Amino acid sequence: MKITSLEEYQKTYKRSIEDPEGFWAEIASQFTWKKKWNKVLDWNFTEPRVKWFEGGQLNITENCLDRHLADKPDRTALIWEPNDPAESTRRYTYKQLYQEVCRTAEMLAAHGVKKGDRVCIYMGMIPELAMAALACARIGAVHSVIFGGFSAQSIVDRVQDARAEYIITCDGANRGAKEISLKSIVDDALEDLDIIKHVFVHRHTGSETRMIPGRDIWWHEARNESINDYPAEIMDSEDLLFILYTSGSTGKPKGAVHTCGGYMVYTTYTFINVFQYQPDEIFFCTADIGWVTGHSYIVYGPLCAGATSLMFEGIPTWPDAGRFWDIVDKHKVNILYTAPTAIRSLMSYGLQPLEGKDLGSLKVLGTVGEPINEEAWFWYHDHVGKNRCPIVDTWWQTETGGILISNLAGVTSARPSYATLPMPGVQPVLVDEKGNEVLGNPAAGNLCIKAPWPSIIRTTYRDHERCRLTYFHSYPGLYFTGDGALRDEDGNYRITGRVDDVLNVSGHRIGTAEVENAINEHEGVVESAVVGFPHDIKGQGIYAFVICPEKEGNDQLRKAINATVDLVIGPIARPDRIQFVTGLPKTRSGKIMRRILRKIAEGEMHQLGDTTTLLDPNVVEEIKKGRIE
Ligand code: 7RM
Repeated sequence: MKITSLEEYQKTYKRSIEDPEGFWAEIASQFTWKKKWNKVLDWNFTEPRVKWFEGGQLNITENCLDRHLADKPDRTALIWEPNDPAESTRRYTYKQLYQEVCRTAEMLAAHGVKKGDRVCIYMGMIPELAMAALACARIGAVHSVIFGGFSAQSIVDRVQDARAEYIITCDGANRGAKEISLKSIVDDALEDLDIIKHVFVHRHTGSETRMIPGRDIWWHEARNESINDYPAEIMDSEDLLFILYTSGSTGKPKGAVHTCGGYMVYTTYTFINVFQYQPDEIFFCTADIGWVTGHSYIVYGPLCAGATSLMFEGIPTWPDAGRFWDIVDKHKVNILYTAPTAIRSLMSYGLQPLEGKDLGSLKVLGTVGEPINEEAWFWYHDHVGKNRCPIVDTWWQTETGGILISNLAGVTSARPSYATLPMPGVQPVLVDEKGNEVLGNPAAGNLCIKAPWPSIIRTTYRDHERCRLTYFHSYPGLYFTGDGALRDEDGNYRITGRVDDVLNVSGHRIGTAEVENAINEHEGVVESAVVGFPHDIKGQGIYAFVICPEKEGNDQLRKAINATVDLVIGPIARPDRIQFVTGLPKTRSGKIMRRILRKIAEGEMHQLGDTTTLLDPNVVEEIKKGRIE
């Protein structure tokens, strides 16, 4: 499965494009299937319909767990590093993780969860979160993990959209010096929901927790610790594995759907190749399992590959900004996979937190989530990798399931701020505004993909039309990523960022419309418009232009608006800047000209472009004057 030289990459890539079915069949044959597929690929991008390994039957957890019991039952599958460094690390061998997952699966099944049911998981970064997801997969239930930083209202939206009848949570989560009462947030969400049959509660922080008899179930009471095995449900390749909600340019987040067979094959293949994973290496992905990176490269990819995956409960800056480096040294981490925003944040503390840290175990570094600027790239390369570790810049999305464009560590060349080359089986194209492919190098355009790879999004849950319109409609016959990109003379891709109204704030995807809707929930707000602006650490910050009747908006009102955003979405969507205005730049047909607001927010006041189509050009002057630095 592993490509180990540039020539082999080129050969493999060529083959994968000439004969995708033969190529992926060969890779897929290296997994455990209960029944082999009849057809490798069936697709069209018009409906769209994509089916990989149709007729094949499997259970992804047999590939993550059971398969390893024969030859490496005692290899460490999961290392857990707690938030508080004074608390003890937990480790699970493949055998132990298998048993934990079986017990959790049995608990769920005993309380009525069955194949096809949707289960929301709202937990902190603890081993039980991985166990809960795997337990769902084992019994064929569809998990929908909700990031622990989201609000009660966000839980309501996701439970309703997924029609979930079960929630798995824990009493609380530790994040740095803070404790978040997850169970009480779930309780708030459930005030307005009557479709939840059971809430499974894992005791983690030990904080006082209200339990509703009949509905709420303690994990430690419901699990039968004498159970060691639980049969894996037989799943079709295209049965749903999970739903993961992600923000778009309009409306509420949509549920990206991933299915069993293709997702398993692709995440494992890319994990092994991009990071050049070797047996017994310790892989530390700092993402939260609430995001797709955690799904694919903490849980499924590494475990299917028989790797040792390290999971960290806390944050990079607590108790101090040397925490990542302490973890690397303590566990002899070989591969570190993190986000540019974390690197920039740690950079801002200078080199002192790195003093006295060895970091000699590191072999490969990775980044994901947003474009990495050259300064951060070199800092990571020089001070963390000590000039001897290749950096892989991995570009992908919730919708792609796995990494689509990246160099292969030490095998294909890196170029700072470039994700570089496509993975085998992936055919990127750049298109211009009219939808024509931009040929030749160098080139610039909107990034699309020509044909399906095994872990491409199948649909948006219960709304296939939205999936079609969002990804397959702008450029007929192509999957549209929403990103802009450049291609250099050698065919390397550089992702420049979103070309739609989606922001990337500290690597978190947030829709401007979503934030506007949240701000508008505040009773004092008439209308708002949200745009991004460059932020040294977060990549993008959130700039909100808000109309209030008492036009002299003040700090108290700002606080109240922030609190509303916290309630509707969560603190990650809080605006960094709120400017009160009396009007917004609108066209005669009433459309807000975001281009102008973006320029003002970015501080490029003198390049506003054509403003003659504005209903009232005067508002622009007022907004320019009131701009917040
Ligand atoms: C994995 C993940 C997806 C969006 C995507 C891009 C941006 C991700 C990179 C990147 C430049 C990268 N999923 N993005 N990786 N931009 N270089 N290496 O982040 O669904 O949450 O976000 O993130 O804009 O469209 S996501």
